[in-house]
Amino acid sequence: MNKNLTKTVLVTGATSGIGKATATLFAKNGYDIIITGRRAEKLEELKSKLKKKYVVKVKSLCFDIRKLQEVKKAVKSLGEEWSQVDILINNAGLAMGLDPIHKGKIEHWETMIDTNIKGLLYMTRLISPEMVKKGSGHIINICSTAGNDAYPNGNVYCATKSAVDMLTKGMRLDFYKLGLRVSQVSPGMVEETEFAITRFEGDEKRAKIYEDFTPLRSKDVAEVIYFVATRPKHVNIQDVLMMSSQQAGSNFVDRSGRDK
Ligand code: NDP
Ligand code: 8X3
Repeated sequence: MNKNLTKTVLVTGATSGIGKATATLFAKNGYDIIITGRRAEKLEELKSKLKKKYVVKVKSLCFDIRKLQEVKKAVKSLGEEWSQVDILINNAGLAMGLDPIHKGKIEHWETMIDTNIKGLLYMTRLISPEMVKKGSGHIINICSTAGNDAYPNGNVYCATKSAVDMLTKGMRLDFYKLGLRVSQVSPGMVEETEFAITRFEGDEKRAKIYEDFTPLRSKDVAEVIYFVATRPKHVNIQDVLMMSSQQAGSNFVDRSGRDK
């Protein structure tokens, strides 16, 4: 493969779920990959798996996306070799808790706001200037049906995803004359992720939220992200709202059984 033609994709939150599936799919298709997350062992595991299986370069960056100094240090460590990021996938994110607003934990709110909004902003601010300099690049934000419609007790998580939606719109306006594309993929409920176990802080019983219907799988979302990223240069897909066939919105899930 002509290495000059090989594109580089940076996926935040690639240690599990949608990010891991997305990094794997891009690697399978010959892209060089930068994977990020806080869990060093998971990053190394994925890195060695991808390098063993596909003829691509893989770089891992272990940092907490909420901490600006860590983000700056990690991006700086990319150096000359990895400085040209063609596609930035702002995927790292999480929900914490499911409580009415008067009972919500403020630490949960801060974690969600710092990760889902501020982390996405830090990455975008640090990676996009090089894209602007070369007049090309693609930023894909992972939003959610939760950004489209609130659900009971989802308050702050939904608000963070609504902020992602508005940031996608704003970024698109800032970049469309500069040669950069901006897109968003907004999935409904997705299994094969750690989303529910994280939200319920390790409570496996509460995290069993996908047993009575078939939700999307992480690979389904990865395939859509890949599709969005691989359109011809003159095509910008702004938003893809996607759900399981048994889900018709944040508040409408047919829980009458799996594999229907
Ligand atoms: P996972 O929990 O499986 O993945 C979340 C990823 O984000 C992990 O790789 C995690 O890495 C990373 N992450 C979380 N906090 C931080 C942090 N402070 N610093 C760096 N990385 C962090 O969940 P999903 O794959 O489901 O979530 C991916 C995205 O998809 C999120 O933005 C989520 O909101 C969104 N989404 C999920 C849906 C679902 O139903 N699962 C539906 C719609 C959208 P690590 O723990 O190693 O730091
Ligand atoms: C994740 C989808 O509905 O569980 O963003 O919040 S939901």
